[in-house]
Amino acid sequence: MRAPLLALCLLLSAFARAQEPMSGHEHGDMSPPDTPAHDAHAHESSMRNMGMGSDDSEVRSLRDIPLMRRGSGTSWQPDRFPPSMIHAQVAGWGLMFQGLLFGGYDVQGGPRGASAPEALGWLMLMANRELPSGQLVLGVMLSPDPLTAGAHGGYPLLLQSGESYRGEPLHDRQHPHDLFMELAASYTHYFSDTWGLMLYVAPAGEPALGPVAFPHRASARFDPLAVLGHHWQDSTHISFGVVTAGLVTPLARLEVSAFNGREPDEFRYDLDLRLPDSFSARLSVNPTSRVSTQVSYGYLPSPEALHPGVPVHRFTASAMYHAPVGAHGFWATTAVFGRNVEGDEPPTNSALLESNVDLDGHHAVFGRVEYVRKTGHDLALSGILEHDTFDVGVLALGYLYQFNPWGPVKAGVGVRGALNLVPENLAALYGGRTPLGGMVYVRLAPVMRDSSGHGR
Ligand SMILES: [Cu+2]
Repeated sequence: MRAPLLALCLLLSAFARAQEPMSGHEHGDMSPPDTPAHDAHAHESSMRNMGMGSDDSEVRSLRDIPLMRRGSGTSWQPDRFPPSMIHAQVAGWGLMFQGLLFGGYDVQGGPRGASAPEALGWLMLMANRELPSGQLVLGVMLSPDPLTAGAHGGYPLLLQSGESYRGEPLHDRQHPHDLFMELAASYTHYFSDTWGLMLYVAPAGEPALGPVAFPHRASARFDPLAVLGHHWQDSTHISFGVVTAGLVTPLARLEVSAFNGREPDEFRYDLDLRLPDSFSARLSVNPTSRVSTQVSYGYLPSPEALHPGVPVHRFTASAMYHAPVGAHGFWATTAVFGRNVEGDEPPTNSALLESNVDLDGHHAVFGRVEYVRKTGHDLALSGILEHDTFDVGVLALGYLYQFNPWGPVKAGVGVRGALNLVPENLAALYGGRTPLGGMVYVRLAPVMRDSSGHGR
């Protein structure tokens, strides 16, 4: 526990220092940031920088890239972003709090299903500072999952696979996320308005591989449960030891990462640090303020502790679309393709399409369709099925009612139903070809609240 606590203390002391009045030396030759005129301007531009602007104007300079373009880790999402964060400007630092908490009862049917109360989510504090020729961003993200969704190695989710519990591979359960989801610092140096270099260092964080991870996608923000293609698409979002360097323009970013590709172990409160053994590369392009796309490739020589030395080549491609709906609504959609080539096995593919619409700040509907080819080994099957592959899928639909904001928090109650699809030769194990799953839940998220106290 010591290393993560130390890192947390360092970050907290950085925040504390940020709130002290700065010395003239630290100001350098920059204009004084304390004048009311500057604050008003900083406020206006910081709101625009969060993607809340009312126009769809193009980003022409690196300094105009909205902070909210940052998805999980160094991934990009569209500049337009739904209003859910608490934001403050403190002594030249922009502080941003984001998070999402779900609690409810999870019911997964059939002989391989289980039912249990669960709570899931993440909380993130981010601090950014504009420097004379660059931008510094620090982030800490924590998850309550180990405490609230860690029984039996994770929460029930039919057809889910990946990671382990008590030395056995998990199946039909989603592993909890680690307490420390991210401890990261990144610096982007601007060589001109149109190009710069980014460096991201994270004892816990995300390499340049895959789309924005599902817990952080606007298109998944009403859905409490994980994607079945997690380990084909975005499972590296918690890697313990990541260094990423990237070339940035207002339109595109090309990144390479060296990272520890070993999956987190079943002890969820520590940092599973190892020397980097894996690498990845990603090209992200945001052609308009509503669209974000990426393609990426990663090589992980030994991701699974239970099968060390079995390498994985992963290829992913994705596109996201965000758009406002009326005065208070928002529409978000993501499509993902992910492919694993594991050891000598034939390649396995996955595809996902998810979308949600918040109609008016109260009523939201969401859905997700997935296809994944999983191996008998992924699904922890034995006997003749162990070396077979299976096309599985899910169709999930849900509805959430959100109450009026209560202080800085917006609460909602929701229901999610899922129709899972399994092939004939797994029907006996799953109690039919279309086993059902569902969850009733409450959801808590921060309300958009800026430093002038306006809530949305
Ligand atoms: Cu995950």
